[in-house]
Amino acid sequence: MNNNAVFPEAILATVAHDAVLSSVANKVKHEERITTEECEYLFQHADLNFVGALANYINLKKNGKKVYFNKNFHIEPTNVCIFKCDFCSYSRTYKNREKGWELGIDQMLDIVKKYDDQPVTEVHIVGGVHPKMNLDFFCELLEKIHAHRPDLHLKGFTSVELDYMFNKAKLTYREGLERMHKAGLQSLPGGGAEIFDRGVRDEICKDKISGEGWIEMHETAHEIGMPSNATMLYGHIETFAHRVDHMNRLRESQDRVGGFNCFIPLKFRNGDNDMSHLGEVSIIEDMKVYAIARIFLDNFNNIKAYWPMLGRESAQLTLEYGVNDLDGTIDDTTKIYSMAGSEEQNPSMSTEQLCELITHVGKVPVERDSIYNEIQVFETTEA
Ligand code: V47
Ligand code: SF4
Repeated sequence: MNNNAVFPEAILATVAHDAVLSSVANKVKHEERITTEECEYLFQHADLNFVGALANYINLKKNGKKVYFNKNFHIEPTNVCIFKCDFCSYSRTYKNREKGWELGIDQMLDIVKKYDDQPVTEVHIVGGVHPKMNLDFFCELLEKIHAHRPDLHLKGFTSVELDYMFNKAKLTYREGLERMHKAGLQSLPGGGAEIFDRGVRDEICKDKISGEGWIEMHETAHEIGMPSNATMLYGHIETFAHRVDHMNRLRESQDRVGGFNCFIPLKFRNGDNDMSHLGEVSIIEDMKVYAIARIFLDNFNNIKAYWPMLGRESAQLTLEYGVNDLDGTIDDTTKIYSMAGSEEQNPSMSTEQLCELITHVGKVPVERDSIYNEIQVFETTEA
């Protein structure tokens, strides 16, 4: 907690005519929680300067000028998937699997071995739901990676992948997660959450795990000592009320069980998918989402921007709107967003580039591990 953060008093005068915005500003000033109705009102009526000033204040108070990043790479075992989410540019159906990729255990171990002499701390494993890649296959993969490099944090599998694997193995979520934990899995990424509302899921990803199932999977992981992340796919057919409902389910879960490391808004990108007819939201809307998430999710310490999806300049801008965490060096190992039309076609940043991006806006880069222990604070050079 940074007690030097100064509340932007001038903001109160700018909203004196509006009872709801005044209430929100006063609640932030006094560290009180805003309601779901107030949150929806922010999406509808607040301007970016207002939510930005509040989000910046909250973030400064919680995290000072520190911006976290980690040194990571991805393994995407396959893009063959039995599901057909309309927003996905990445997957290939099982019938068309010759147009996709399927990696074997040794091929994935070879990817890990490429980093043998590099100081990466995390591998993020995520992909499509392939009917032949089952729980035994992934446990063997986890065991082999762990045996090869025990210091590497293994973060992997969306609850969509896990739900399919565990159902097939006739295991409960708890039994399945305990097996994977034993095999070396240490945390879950935040994917597959999309928008929790049933009606939206029926429209854009109807067959996969429900919103309630997603929360149950993550709460079970938290209960057995595996933390996780949470995402929200925004900027498609969802309403403001759906975003608020989504974030509220996360806020309630965090109160109930705890265990979420960070919240990651994911901007819908419309390249080459079944929702390409939809436009993409503006950068102003992007920044509002980050800022409102920071204000609403008072029990999340970290709001993360995923730069391969946003582009690095927009990701840099989020640092003024409540974000304190940037994912990661990545080393061009993910295809999800390049295939969806992101300007980052080969996402990779060196530590120097990430640090420069952060110091350029007057913040302090801090390398973290996967559970947010600080590894190294980098000296700042003032912008
Ligand atoms: O669940 C897929 C999203 C997610 C598109 O936890 C799309 O550290 C936008 O969750 N436009 C998977 N988004 C990736 C993910 C993730 C990424 C980075 C870090 C972490 C973490 C998690 O990607 C999917 C879906 O919500 N997605 N297609 C698209 N066209
Ligand atoms: Fe499959 Fe995930 Fe793409 Fe949906 S988003 S089609 S579950 S890879």
